[in-house]
Amino acid sequence: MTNQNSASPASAPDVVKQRPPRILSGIQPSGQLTIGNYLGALKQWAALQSQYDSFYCIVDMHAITVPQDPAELREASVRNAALYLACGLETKHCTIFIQSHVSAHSELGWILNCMTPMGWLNRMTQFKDKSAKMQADSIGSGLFTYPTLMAADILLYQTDLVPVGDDQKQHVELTRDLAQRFNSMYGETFTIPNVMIPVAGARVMGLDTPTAKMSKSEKADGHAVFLLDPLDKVRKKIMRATTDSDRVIKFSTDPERAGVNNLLTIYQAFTERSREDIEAQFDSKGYGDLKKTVAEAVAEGLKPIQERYNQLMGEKGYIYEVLKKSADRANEVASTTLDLVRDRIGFVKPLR
Ligand code: ATP
Ligand code: LTN
Repeated sequence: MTNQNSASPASAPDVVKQRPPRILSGIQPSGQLTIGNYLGALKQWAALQSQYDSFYCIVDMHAITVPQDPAELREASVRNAALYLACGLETKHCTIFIQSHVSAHSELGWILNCMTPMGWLNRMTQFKDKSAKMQADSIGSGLFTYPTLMAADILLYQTDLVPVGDDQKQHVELTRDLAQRFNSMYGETFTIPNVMIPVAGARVMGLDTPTAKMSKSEKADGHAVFLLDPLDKVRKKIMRATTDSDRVIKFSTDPERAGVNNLLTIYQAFTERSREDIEAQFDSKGYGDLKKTVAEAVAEGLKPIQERYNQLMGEKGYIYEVLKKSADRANEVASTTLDLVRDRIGFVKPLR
């Protein structure tokens, strides 16, 4: 994993200097989680949890920046909580909570909206990509201000480190800029967070279109491997992945060879082996062998996650209990920061 801003140390205001370093990250409950979400986010969350006080969020308020079916949103939120646990997050290290359970996110989101220059938001590539696929009159303003809510998520917890996939780097940079802007306008308030991107799996590409990011809201059948796909289906999807006619099995940045590169990258991330080792393994092998081997590695990686998930979904009461306890803790931490922010910007303290 790389800490891409490691040159700039996190600056913490006095109120938070005496505590273990914190992580915050989140995933939208906007469909089935993919191996992209796992390799870009969840796998590194699990690897980091014992060294940090970790906050992992189910960002339902971000999910509604595009239309969602209410029943599906509710179901996906609980399912994702179970999947976070099934992927190895432990409650002794992690606060796993639903974003809308902590109202401080909306409040700080609004305050940050008011001080975010439109030009900063205009530069965000995720907005450009997502809005380009929508009808102009169905693009809500929440999609445009999405990054300020994400900044609120991060800054409320005085977060030191934000582990995400490559596509979220720009949003974390905007969060840093906003925190610096607020601190210089009103005095030290927010910790400046650093982004962390995994070395392998930072950008898993679609199996059908290896030049586009694998995304959980892309509907084409052969596009994504979902964490809860039956293992036979996982194997079939990988066997059908787009490749090329070159027959060379090497990591490559050539867009013509993106399919093979993607399969190798997925294999590298699941097996945690070096690129040299992997290239040597496939020396003089064919694409059929490559696909079969990758399919087995992915199926083997997903099997224990699915087993644990099925067990957890049989104990839904336990999941709701985790979410409740976590929301209490998240509310406590977030409201401390929010009180400080309200005071800094001149809101009158309400009588308690
Ligand atoms: P959607 O398609 O619904 O917008 P998404 O699949 O892009 O969603 P997010 O909820 O936006 O998923 O992302 C959650 C986390 O997973 C983020 O840290 C993001 O960087 C990471 N992530 C998403 N897709 C990939 C991918 N293809 N490769 C690596 N990381 C990914
Ligand atoms: N925008 C992120 C999800 C997200 C997030 C966060 C990630 C919302 N809030 C805070 C890290 C920290 C995405 O993956 N689309």
